[in-house]
Amino acid sequence: MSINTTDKIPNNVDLVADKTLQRALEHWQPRFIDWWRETGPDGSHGFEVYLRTAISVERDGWANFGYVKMPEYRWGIFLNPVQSGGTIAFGDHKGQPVWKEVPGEHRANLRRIIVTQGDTEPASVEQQRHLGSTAPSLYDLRNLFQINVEEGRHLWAMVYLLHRYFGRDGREEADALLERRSGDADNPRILGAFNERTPDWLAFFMFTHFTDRDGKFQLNALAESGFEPLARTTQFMLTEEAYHMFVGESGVSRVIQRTCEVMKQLKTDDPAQVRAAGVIDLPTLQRYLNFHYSVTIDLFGADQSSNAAIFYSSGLKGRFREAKRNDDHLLKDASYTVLEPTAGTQLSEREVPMLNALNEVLRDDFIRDSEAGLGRWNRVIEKSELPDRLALPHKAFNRRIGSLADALVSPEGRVVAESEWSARERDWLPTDGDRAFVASLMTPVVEPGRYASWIAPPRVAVNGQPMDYEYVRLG
Ligand code: BYC
Repeated sequence: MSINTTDKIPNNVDLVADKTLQRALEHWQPRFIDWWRETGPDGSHGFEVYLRTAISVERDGWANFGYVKMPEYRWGIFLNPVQSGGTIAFGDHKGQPVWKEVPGEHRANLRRIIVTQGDTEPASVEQQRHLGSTAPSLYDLRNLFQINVEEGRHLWAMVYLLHRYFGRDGREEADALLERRSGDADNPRILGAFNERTPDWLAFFMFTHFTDRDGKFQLNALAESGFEPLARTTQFMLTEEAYHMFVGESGVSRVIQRTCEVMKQLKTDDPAQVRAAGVIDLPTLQRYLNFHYSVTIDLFGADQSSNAAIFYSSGLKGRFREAKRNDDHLLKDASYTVLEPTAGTQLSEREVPMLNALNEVLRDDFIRDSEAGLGRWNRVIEKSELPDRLALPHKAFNRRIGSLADALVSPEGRVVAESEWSARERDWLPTDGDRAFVASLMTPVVEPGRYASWIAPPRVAVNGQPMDYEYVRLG
């Protein structure tokens, strides 16, 4: 499983042994670089960035740090080692050997899953394109770029699968991944959240906390796949995903900490006074949280989905930690509770076949994980001895996908009339004024070891470096 790092495309899949595939990927490579230069981090191509690069898939050996100009980053193809004797863990093919090649009858669904996953990766890089010019520190700038290059590598991971296993239509899909654009009216990215803007660093931290966490859950579900190459590549992607969520969670924590310091100092919780002191007030943080959380939970798809049932039964996509679950892994007789709007002010519960509710099952796993993250944020406020707390909105709040899409629901979970929604929306979701205020704080800080006044410094530096390390040489 050693990685060939001297090849044009670093890989541990013995690319040289398959000349046709190698040529096809080497043909795609310059198009990827063109895409990176056109839509990747704006104005950054000459920067030298202190990045980690994968050189081995072994647990402790893959992170190699050094200064790199991003267009020269060694994007490549890395799969976790083959598990010998693997069998499919769930669905109608349970107990059969895992597939090393694409099973003909599931080809279209498998391709669709890989394309949807692949589409999110370049989308996020496009969404974050302009953030580099307003980074609150070199530490944060470096983290942004680390995430961007790794999303680029995750795109490579899906493109490898498309090229290697899906022939001509796979190659066409790989090309289309470089053609769609986040937010484009004519050719947008596939999923809703990936067409939203990430206009400022608070949005970036919320995105990497919540939306990358969708990545964690979806990738875990794909890591269970009976199609072994997909399972092995997503297992390796997950090792990178963890850092993205760390950047989000610690980023928001640092914003909260700074806000709390100012609130204590001024002895006020008045948002206007807090803002006047140059930090982000807690109600604005809550509205950003409400937005990113609700947009992200839509990414799990419709609460009742025949696609989800088919993906599971055909062994293509499992549940989060499938193997650790104590049931028959077929789920044909199981049921699950979903929420539905009714005529009154309450949502009602309905038992539905679990197979059809697997998107909801994964969403609920995500929600539990998000509650733990929220607890850590609230501990920052608690430690500051302030009574305020942040909360996750109800899962029916601000939904666009599934049976809750038509309901107007408050963050507490109350169905509200249109008049109440219109009157209260500005308390629940970021307003133009909030976004303009946050934007007004976004001035770049480029001296090593210094941080913008709206965010606390991190607790630890990257890779044991000193706190005032020059993470990015701007040239
Ligand atoms: N926006 O039956 P349903 C990551 C569509 S994040 C727009 O529920 P399904 C990352 C759906 O396509 C992880 N459309 O669909 C994070 C379908 O369309 P058609 C990404 C949506 O297939 C940060 C229709 O509605 N990976 O890695 O069961 C940075 C009916 O819905 C949306 C994956 O998502 C939406 N939000 O569920 C970088 C894993 N939701 O067929 C990266 C692969 C649904 O009627 N994807 N629709 O035209 C899947 O497993 C599934 O496609 C989904 C959707 C769970 C996303």
